[in-house]
Amino acid sequence: MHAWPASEVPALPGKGRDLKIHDTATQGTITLAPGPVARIYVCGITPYDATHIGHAATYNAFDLVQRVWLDTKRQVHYVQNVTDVDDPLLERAQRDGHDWTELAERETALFREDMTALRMLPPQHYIGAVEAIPGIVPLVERLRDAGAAYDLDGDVYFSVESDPHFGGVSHLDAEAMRLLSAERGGDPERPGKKNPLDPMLWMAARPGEPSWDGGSLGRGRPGWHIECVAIALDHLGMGFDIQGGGSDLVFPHHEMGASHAQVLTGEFPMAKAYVHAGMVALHGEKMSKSRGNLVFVSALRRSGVDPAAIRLALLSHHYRADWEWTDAVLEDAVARLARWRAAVSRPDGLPADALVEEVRAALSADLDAPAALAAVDRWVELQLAGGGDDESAPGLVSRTVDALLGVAL
Ligand code: 5CA
Ligand code: ZN
Repeated sequence: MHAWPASEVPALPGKGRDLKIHDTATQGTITLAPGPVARIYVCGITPYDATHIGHAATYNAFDLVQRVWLDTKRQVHYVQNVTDVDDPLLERAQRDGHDWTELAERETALFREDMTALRMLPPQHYIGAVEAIPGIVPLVERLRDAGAAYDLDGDVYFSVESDPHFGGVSHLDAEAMRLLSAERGGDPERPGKKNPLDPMLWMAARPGEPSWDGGSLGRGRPGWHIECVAIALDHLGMGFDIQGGGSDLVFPHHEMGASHAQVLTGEFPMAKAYVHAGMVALHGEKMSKSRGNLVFVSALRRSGVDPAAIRLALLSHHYRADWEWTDAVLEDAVARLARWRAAVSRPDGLPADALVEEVRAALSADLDAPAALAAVDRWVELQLAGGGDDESAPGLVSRTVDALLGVAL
């Protein structure tokens, strides 16, 4: 699939700092020291009801990761998937009487437009589940041949007991895993499974549903977790720097993906850091497609909201916090954007070299975007109150905010 156009990232004077980030698997903050090319996989959308503010907040977090790395003069190899065939997508298409491929294409196109408007850097490889099937089938066959997968009435399941590290991403107990599995696409109640948590790798063709040639697996379609593993291993290989997503992906998705990859390769771990963004809520409940309590980026844009203000609204919360979208959050962001623009539109101003370092320090410390905004706010207030006579300062602040926060002033 094609991704979306990249906005330019201005180069800043000096050099950025290495990223310290909270890793769900080790339950602590680690300093990542990638080579010249940092590698990141971020779980993409299931293309219906996109792009809501919760999605945008999660992609904003991983956009900051890239901007920190680019500022250290590294290249970034970024891969993202599109879950363009899965139960919830098929159910939605069925419910609304739409063709599922048209629904997926339309929503993916909208997502690209929203990502472009928000100045999110695009992945180099943007891969759909359907186009990944030829790579998924041999992985499932290998797991089966290694005794880590088994057949149940034509469906193929992964045996979680085949991975000695199973549980090492989420650290949940069996009961919590069982509840989350039922809630998030698993089938712990299905009779005949070796372990109720075992996830499906390959689903045999069902009447009325799309299916593909699965070689020795028979016709069917892939399970969700193996989709991301196949795409990540194909384009990044084992031991990449970050696997990212919202906190609702910790279990089962990232736990199962880690297990699949570790059993397949005999290496551990698949990602050096498992990084998770908090959940955005609306009216007290997690913004989710199933609940329907959604605020869409495209609807805000249509109503005339500047995408830079949406971006500032996302940045005003720490990525790991759960937070609530309200009108006030957006109003504050609109006001902040106007102040920042007024401050940088002056012909000269307060020297900003220290500000560049403050923003760098904030973001490299577990992506503390609110602290970065506070640092810019301080410069802006002094600048609006009178400023100084450094002609290069407004331009440097614009470039800093653009390069590190993705906000065009
Ligand atoms: N296609 C899978 C990942 S492989 C998927 O979870 N798709 S999704 O469309 O449901 O979500 C896309 C991303 O947005 C995921 O990282 C998910 O964790 C994140 N996300 C979904 N809802 C919210 C929310 N309310 N707040 C923050 N992030 C969210
Ligand atoms: Zn995924």
